[in-house]
Amino acid sequence: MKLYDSTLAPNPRRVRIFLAEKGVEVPTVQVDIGKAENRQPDYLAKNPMGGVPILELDDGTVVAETVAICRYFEGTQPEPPLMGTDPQDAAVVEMWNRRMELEVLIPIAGVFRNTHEFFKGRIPQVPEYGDVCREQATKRLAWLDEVLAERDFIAGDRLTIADITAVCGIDFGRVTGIAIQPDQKNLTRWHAAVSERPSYKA
Ligand SMILES: N[C@@H](CCC(=O)N[C@@H](CS)C(=O)NCC(=O)O)C(=O)O
Repeated sequence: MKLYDSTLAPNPRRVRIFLAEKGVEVPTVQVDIGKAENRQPDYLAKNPMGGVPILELDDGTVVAETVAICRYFEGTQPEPPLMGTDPQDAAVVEMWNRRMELEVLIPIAGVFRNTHEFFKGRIPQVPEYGDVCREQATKRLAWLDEVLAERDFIAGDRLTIADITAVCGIDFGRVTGIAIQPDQKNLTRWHAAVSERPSYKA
């Protein structure tokens, strides 16, 4: 089994933190996005979308999409549960994870993709859309601060994949000047709690 990883990118980091929480070690292959290694024919043969991470299983099966990779390891290593403990809890965790992906991580990545030098000439950039993404991400962080007034973690009283998605998205915002504001006390407390865990350094 091999995990195709890229150290600085947020989606592979989600998988690394997930694995660290589970205590699972997987051999990795570094993919240099800067050199567009993920856009070369041999990589595209594994994942036509070109994104990292991907997980290649021993029988050659390739699992792309961060949540699908996490789902695989939730099955092979159920403890600690990070995707819910029963049907109701799993549905709630999935709801929050999708919100963190669609409302926080993707808008923050949208700012980077549409406004940052890194992607200039690599992908079509629409800076105005980057501004829309920035506004959305900023509003969503304010909303998340309110959500976290109610509980310790995003989907309840313990860490789940939703927290992992959120922290990877929010930390990636630093590259484009999106950050938790000093008056967002609940978000600040939550971020401190997540970043104190050994998995945060994965
Ligand atoms: N939907 C995919 C997104 C994967 C993705 O876009 N990964 C980014 C890194 S975080 C990437 O490969 N960027 C480089 C590129 O698109 O060329 C997932 O959830 O894994």
